[in-house]
Amino acid sequence: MGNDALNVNANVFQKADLAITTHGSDWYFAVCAVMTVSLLIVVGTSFTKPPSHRLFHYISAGILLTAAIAYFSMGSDLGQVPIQVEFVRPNNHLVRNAGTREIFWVRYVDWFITTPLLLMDLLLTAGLPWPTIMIAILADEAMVVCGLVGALVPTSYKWGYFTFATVAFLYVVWAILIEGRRHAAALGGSIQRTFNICGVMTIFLWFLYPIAWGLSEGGNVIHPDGEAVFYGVLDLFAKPVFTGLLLWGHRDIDPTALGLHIREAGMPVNSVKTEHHAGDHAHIGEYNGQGNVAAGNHQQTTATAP
Ligand code: RET
Repeated sequence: MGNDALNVNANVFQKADLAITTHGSDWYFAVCAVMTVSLLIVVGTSFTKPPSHRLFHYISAGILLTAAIAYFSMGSDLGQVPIQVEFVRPNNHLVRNAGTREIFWVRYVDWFITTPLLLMDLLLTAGLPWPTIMIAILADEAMVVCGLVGALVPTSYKWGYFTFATVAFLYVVWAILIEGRRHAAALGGSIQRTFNICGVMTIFLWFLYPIAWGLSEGGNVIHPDGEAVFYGVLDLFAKPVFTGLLLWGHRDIDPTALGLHIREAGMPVNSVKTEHHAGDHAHIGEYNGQGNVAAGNHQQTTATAP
């Protein structure tokens, strides 16, 4: 049976002059399949760990599930809107003459959910304190929202949003490169090794996204099928390959070494250790011995048990 998605969904949203073909749709569905298989592998391997050691599996599963749904939408030619192009390129052999271009807003919904999760994967591995992680995630969300608004703006003002997004992105890069590296180095061993491998990969890949945007939603240089391949290859590395490396790196890392003291229901309350580790990393759910669970980062609660 052939791929009939473009016909079936032809009248769901308005059609752009320049849109994906069946090749682009096939490719999006193929990436959807890889995300789904990866998701099943991550969920399956999570059962080899005790519940208190599954945080990184849960984060990765959330990333892959979101991506699978986003790629299903794009393969189906859904989650898109035609936007007037800024640059009409009548003589360009790469793109056909177009008044409007298909912009997949669903891509940014995916990124809004998955890029904070990817940053959590990475920055929790470095043992960063939660306020630092939170600010990096806020900058990341500003980046994604500016990317979306810029893609939807037809005039040259889209580049204003591109600029804001790039500034926010540089803050994220700084958090990984400077803050993350420093904390991971303090923890050393397989923590440092895993962080460095996944961090270098993240920075390299993430720098390619604004280039894809500039050639697609921004500059209208490449065809939406080319856009599908560009973003698709990036997403395959940034999600399944990244996740595989990260979870492999975590196979012999005890989450408590990262300050992640996770007490599952049924575990005795004082089974959660309170010893201090190098660096000022987050102590999520740290038990303070007084019947209270402090929210992290060496906070002391003054309340005493009655
Ligand atoms: C945008 C807009 C223009 C400026 C910049 C951007 C950066 C996007 C990035 C996206 C990363 C996505 C990932 C997806 C997950 O698989 C929004 C394109 C800097 C870095 C990692």
